[in-house]
Amino acid sequence: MARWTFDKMLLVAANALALFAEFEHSGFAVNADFLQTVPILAGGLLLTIVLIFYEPAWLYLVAGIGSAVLPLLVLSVFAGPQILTLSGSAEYSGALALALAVVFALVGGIGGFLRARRGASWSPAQGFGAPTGVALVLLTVLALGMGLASALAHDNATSGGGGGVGVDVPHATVALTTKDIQFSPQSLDVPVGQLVEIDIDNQDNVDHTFTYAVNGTTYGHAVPAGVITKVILKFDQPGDVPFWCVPHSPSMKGVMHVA
Ligand SMILES: [Cu+2]
Repeated sequence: MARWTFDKMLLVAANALALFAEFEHSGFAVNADFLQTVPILAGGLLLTIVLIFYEPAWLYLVAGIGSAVLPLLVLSVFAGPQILTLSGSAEYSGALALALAVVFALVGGIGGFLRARRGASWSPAQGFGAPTGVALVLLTVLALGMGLASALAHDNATSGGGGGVGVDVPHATVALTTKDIQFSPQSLDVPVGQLVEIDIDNQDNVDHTFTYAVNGTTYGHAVPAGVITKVILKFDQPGDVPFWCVPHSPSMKGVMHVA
């Protein structure tokens, strides 16, 4: 029978947190954005499940590193000042869950490896029943609960809003939709030299950003879930201007053809 060591529990908690963060990131839907993370998530998860029943020292190390890969990859996308654009958004709790997952995975993996090599593994009494085990489970449940609550509160706060600013001078209007973690259309025709209002209808349950760079300067606009956000801009020169969503940038992007 498998023994529940503290190190194993850390690894299970790390995987639960990573799975939660990715599920929240995709708006609690099994969509393309979620599925692309599954192969990387599955590696750490499978290694951890095998470790529960079969526990050589090296497997702790491999499972720990395997479980840290996805959270580290995702966090590296958020790294630097970009993470601040998530502050206050529903994605922020996901980023915190990922950070906790990295700590749990590395502490459980490296700690378990060292203990198993010394043959000094935790006794069953140091598992779920021990104060450390109870504290760990509570901490994980608390982190998941807080993430879920903030995601729901955020959705409630932003849905039903809408409206926004209007422009009382002649201008062009371009419609843009975000749905299933994609911009639609991904190619916009934007007239040069005049005010353009871009109406972004976010039909997802998650927040996006409308971020673009022109002449080396990056401009970002929050695009909250469930409302239409109006962005007013003007380009003085023709050319292609790429735009993207910061949290979903590897796959969520498009280009404005200014002419
Ligand atoms: Cu996005």
